[in-house]
Amino acid sequence: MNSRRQWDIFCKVIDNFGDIGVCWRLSADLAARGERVRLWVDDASALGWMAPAGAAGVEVLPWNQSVESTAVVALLAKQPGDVLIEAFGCDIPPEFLMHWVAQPALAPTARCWLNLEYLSAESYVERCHAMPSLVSHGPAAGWTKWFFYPGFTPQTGGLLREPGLIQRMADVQTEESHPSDDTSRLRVSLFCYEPPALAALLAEWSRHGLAGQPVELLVTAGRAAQAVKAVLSQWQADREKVDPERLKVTWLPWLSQTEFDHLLWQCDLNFVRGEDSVLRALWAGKPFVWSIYPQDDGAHLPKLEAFMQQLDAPDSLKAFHRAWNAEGEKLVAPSAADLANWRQHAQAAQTALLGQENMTSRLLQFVAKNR
Ligand code: TRH
Repeated sequence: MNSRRQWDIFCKVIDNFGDIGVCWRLSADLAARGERVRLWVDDASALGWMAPAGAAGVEVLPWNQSVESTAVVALLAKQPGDVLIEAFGCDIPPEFLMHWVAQPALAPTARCWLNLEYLSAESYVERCHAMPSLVSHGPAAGWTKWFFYPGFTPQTGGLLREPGLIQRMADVQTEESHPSDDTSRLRVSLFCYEPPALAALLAEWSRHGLAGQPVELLVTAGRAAQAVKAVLSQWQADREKVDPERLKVTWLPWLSQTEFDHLLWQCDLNFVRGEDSVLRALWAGKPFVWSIYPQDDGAHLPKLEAFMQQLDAPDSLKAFHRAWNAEGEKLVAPSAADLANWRQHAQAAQTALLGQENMTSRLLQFVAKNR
């Protein structure tokens, strides 16, 4: 039986947009499948551009000091929560927890409390996915919290992919014109942090284009735009010229998640970063390069290797990723043959992963089973 559940998803924005990006996507996907979602977030500002239209069935609530427990009690009394998710190990406020565990669930299913973890292709994910943990102290002592790990294999929590995505992509690709009308250029989207090899890559494109063709570089707002602007102004100071015939730079405004998808679908090569956009690039089935979120202890580098291994990336793509993500590695720009190879690889990776069940479906099954 599939009864509608009430979900409470807690999200703390650490930096950048991955936490809220993933939580919003999950919330909207659950709601589209008939679930009711309350998304509690400490900083909802990015949703203004990411999801300006909101989503039916998703209520965004402030998670801050002003959330008084009386308001929480009233809310939970009206609609008790069935599933509680703490995203990426954020700690749910004890006041909320106290009231949540005390409420009777209206739905026939009992309640389930999950910690949604970060995405990784490393082997520990299969080991740790779906592990229970007994809560030993605090208002929910004695309850079980479950670890839910997204991942790339059937033994993990799977990857976020809303139903109908591939059909939507096909429809848009036939309907929409290019983001630029200039079809003679290869279109490249850029969403990144400050890659050490950015200046070298821009210089290469400005001299030779990409795989022998001129490039239109569509630069996303925020850190990517700042990083490109820093390179261009350094060139200006050094009186170095950008050849506009070879490299044309277009600055994009902040896009909604839907528009961002359209961008990826319309480009010949996508540079993406972090946890959420890398999956969108995968589903786009176009060649992509990933800026992995850098961690101080260097833990991102084995994570990057595991990802490339999992996707069986061609050697030229592996080498490019290493140079894009780490200081001191020489960047070798892809030839036309490399790019064709990356294209084939992206399509094969997309097809293989489409054969697996998506994360939200796995989550719904998990919640139905683990009470
Ligand atoms: O912003 P990010 O670098 O987020 C990071 C990572 O997820 C990282 O793993 C995490 O630990 C850290 O946050 C806290 O990259 P990510 O995950 O791709 O999130 C960006 C979101 O922004 C994604 O949902 C796509 C969306 N987006 C738009 O909707 N419009 C835009 O114009 C752009 C540039 C992005």
